[in-house]
Amino acid sequence: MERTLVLIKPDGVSRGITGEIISRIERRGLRIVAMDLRTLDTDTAKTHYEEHAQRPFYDSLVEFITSGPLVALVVEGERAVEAFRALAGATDPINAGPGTIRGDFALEVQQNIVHGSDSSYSAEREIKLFFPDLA
Ligand code: RTP
Ligand code: MG
Repeated sequence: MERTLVLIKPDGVSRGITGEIISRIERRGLRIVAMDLRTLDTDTAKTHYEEHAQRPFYDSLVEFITSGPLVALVVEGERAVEAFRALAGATDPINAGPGTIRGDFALEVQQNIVHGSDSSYSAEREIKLFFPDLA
């Protein structure tokens, strides 16, 4: 079993598709082991996206991800990291296939509805950041 950190980003929450996304995760057979609606502070957002600190879109990404409430989830299952990223689709929604979350609900590369950890190593770091008390 593997765990991954999923975020329903502020655009997903404000558009009212939280239930739709959770439903897709559950229908796929992945299990939700923690879930929380919260607004990120700037420090947490910067730490979460620290791998992108040198990228030109970093400041704008931090501003976006802190712009309103998001839903953070820990999702568990067989190859959960890969399984969720397949559900999410490509980073740029234009390249995300129909049937994926981004392919069905997004058009812009920044406001792309969801985050999913990109490796089991990142998942461990991100889960500790969002849910330090989770066993
Ligand atoms: P995420 O980390 O959110 O799951 O997305 P990802 O792995 O598919 O993509 P990543 O390369 O890690 O990028 C993180 C987030 O930054 C925003 N982004 N903006 N050119 C741009 O303006 C740009 N590129 C990426 C997106 O919100 C992306 O999900
Ligand atoms: Mg990423």
